Amino acid sequence: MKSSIYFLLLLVLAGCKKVEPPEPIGPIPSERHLAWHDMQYYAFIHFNMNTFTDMEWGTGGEKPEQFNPTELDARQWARVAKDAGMKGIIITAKHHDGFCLWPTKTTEHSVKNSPWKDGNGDLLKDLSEACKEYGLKFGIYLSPWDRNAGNYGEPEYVADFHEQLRELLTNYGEVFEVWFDGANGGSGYYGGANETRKIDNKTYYEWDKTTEIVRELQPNAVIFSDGGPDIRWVGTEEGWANETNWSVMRRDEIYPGWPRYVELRSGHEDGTHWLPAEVNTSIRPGWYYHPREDHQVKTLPRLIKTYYESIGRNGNFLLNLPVDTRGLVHENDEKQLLALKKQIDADFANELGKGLEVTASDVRGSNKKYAASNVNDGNNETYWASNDSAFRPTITFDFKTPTEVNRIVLQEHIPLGQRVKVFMVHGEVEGKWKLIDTQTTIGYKRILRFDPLEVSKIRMTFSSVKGPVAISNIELYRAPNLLVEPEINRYPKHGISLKVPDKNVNIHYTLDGSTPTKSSKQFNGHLMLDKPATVKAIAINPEDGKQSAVATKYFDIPKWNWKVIKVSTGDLGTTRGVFDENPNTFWATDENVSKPQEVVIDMGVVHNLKGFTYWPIQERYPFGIITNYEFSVSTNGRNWKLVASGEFANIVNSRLEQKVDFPKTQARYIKLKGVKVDGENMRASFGEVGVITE
Ligand code: FUL
Repeated sequence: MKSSIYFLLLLVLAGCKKVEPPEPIGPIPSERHLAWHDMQYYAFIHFNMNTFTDMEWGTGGEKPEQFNPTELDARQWARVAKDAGMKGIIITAKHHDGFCLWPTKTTEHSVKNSPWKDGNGDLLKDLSEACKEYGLKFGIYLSPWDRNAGNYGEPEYVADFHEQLRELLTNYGEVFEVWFDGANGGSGYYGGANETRKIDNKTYYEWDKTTEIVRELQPNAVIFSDGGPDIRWVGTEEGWANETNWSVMRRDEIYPGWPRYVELRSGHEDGTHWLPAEVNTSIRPGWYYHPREDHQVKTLPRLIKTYYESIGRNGNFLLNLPVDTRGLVHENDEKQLLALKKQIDADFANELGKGLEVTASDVRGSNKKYAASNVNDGNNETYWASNDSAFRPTITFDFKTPTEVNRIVLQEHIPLGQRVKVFMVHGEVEGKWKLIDTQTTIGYKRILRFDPLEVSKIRMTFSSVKGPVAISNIELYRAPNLLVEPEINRYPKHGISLKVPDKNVNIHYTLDGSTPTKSSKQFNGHLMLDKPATVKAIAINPEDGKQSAVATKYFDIPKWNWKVIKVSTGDLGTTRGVFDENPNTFWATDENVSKPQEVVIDMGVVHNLKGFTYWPIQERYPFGIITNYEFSVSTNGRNWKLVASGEFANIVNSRLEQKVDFPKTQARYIKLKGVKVDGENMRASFGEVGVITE
């Protein structure tokens, strides 16, 4: 009895005595870093001269008169970003073509000489005010490369560049991030010189001085470039970081245009500086608005993947919105942003780990300050820490009753550096531990996704750490199954594929045009369709019976026995792309041809036709799109009959499938000719050609 009281007393004393926190390991984040990490998700806006010239990189030879938005409304941008759950906006104040969105004193190439607001506009002012109104932070992109400036390449240009930076950081309130692009293509207009100018990216812009200006005028702003000094590019524009992602790097090795940029995707375990990754990608193929990409706004599954592969992999997510020629975020983009917000909110709606009993194998100094319960107390300042001597410390959540889990959010207490190198997650299933995942780094935030598993306990084992662990937060969730309409495709031959991103939902379909319900046929992976039919499909979540929107696709006769038998020019052997059931592959005739180009297809047998279809090429930089066509048919391949000719209206800007009807006719051979194409010569391209039979 006496000894147990003594023991209790010891415990209480240990709980009260001051225990030193773990020593920081390696470089640690600054205050401005910490504020930036909390930003997580914010918007990039590419809107500038390129919006009006339909380009990605302007030459610098544009005229200010070309900048002419009709309905420009920066408050709409801010509202959309806010509704999307974003925390800030970074605007392309000046892109490589040199046009400035504010009335700078440094050049005439700016809004002040444009028709917008009769030259009295200042977009930086409008946007910074809109951001303030909507509680968003404001950031600027300023391209060092300037293809307009006549003095580019001289020291005078660098003085102008620094002055532009000063104007931007002085006149528009608080700036949270300054974005310096590493791109430099050399050639440009340069005040009319039209030549290539080489500069040394490492020295020309006087980076030390540039940094000093930012520090002087906006001490809380982080500076982005390939290698910082504060935050880094993630080494790809596709929207992902590596699973292993260190917030530290050997920064002094990096410079703008660094050839080993793939290392930016995972950082350096032995980094010398805190240099966390920002994942920048666009919601469309391009950074700037192009009407031809209106139908190519990223899908919800794609955006969700990007979310989990950026924020879920220790990066911040900078999602670009190409504001359109009206000066508005396009409605298609807004719709997808809101869909993403809704899904992410649903994924993290119900925190299962809150209030659960948590125990750790090792608590620093047995002290309450470092208790395991700090990871689920809802407070990011407190953290669980182990002793210096701890070996493979573990932390365990006890559900008491078996509970389904499929997401885990983990956060390290990064003011002490990034420490975890390897960790494992186990779930207790019917009394037995089952390995769920083995992973590497955590950092500010790591999100694990796995198949739903019913567990009574969840255990994390930190099997390799640079020192004692310091974990501030762990959250557990059962995200709902992702319910989006199935993607319907036909493979060459006649197999139909119905695809959904979440394998835990069921697919039901019909082939008779009726709307599918849960009593319609369930897709089991095999579906053959060898005659014309409309496939309609829905996804149903078996958990709650909820169903997706209906996906619909019409397929005419299968094309697996088709052959292209003649082309005007080009390689006959590679023509499959013309009818391979996939508009994303294409075939094109020779370049530099001056006569209208055509393809002749043999369908194998005679069909009763009443129309044809043409998918234009879906490449990011399309070419050879047929704008005016002639369509002819033949039963014997010798005598041809022209059955349709005309224009595919607006096909260049809206690259969707074109359907053309004609009077019923019999045909075994079909011929599509590009009478006019979009391009400098007659080269024609074909995403997919099809027929409509009776
Ligand atoms: C790149 C630029 O060249 C692109 O035009 C775009 O601004 C992107 C964000 O960065 O390096």
